[in-house]
Amino acid sequence: MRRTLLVTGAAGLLGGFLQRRPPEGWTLRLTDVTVPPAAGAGRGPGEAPGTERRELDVTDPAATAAACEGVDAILHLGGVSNNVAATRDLLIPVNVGGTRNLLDAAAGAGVRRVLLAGSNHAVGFHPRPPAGLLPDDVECRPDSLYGVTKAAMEALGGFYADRYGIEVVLLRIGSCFERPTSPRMLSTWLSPADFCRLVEATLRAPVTGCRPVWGVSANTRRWWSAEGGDALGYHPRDDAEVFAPALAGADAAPDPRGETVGGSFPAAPAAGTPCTAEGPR
Ligand code: 15L
Repeated sequence: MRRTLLVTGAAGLLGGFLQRRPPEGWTLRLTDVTVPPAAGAGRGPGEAPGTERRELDVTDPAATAAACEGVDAILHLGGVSNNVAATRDLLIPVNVGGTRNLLDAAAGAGVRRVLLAGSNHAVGFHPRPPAGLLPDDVECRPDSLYGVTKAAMEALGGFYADRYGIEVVLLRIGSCFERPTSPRMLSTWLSPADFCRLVEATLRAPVTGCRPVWGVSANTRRWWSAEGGDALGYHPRDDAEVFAPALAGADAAPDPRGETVGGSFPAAPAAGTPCTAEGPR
């Protein structure tokens, strides 16, 4: 029997990737602040049978509760996905308040599995490891107000897992774009196809409690461990390295001062600058 996956923020880039490569055996209930349009032709098998499209603003608790009715699992992509000044005031109400509403609605509707689209920026102030790989469960060290909201989403996931028994997977996503566009992304890239593999695997795997997992492709230059993904049956197939020859700066020596995994997000303010938790400048 087909199961129903509620997807929030489905009109965004990642929602489009998923629409083109839907998880096997799932019907998608696609939602966003305006009804998500069809993703159009692209790589992948295309739209899942029975796909529904609805308007949903996750800051509205009643609408969120209604959207969770009859759902077997949730992929929460909805939220503000950057740290720019224009949308900064929405970060806490949408990313934190919206996630709280969603988890509350999931608990009320008896939804067992929730995948939260987190971000590497929740841990972005960790230095790039000089050797070895950062584990999936490295502690939060946000690099911006955006990263703080992603860390708060992780804390909410942990609470709803402990308190209500929801199986929560925290997808610590790197850089999920069609292709890597900077030298950093040779390490952090998550290909569209691997993103869909990650969703499919984390919907299927046995999970108890709240599990963080890196959302990254099989990049030669990755900094993040593959262990957590492997344990959940996520086996990425793409490697950003194939794009390196065409990428300016790809062969530059790594910064000897040791940069942070969040890249440009954690630029430090000059001494005496008032603190606004802005992150990038
Ligand atoms: C993110 O979390 C952002 O949503 C995305 O726009 C990129 O900045 C990405 O991280 C990244 O680190 O490349």
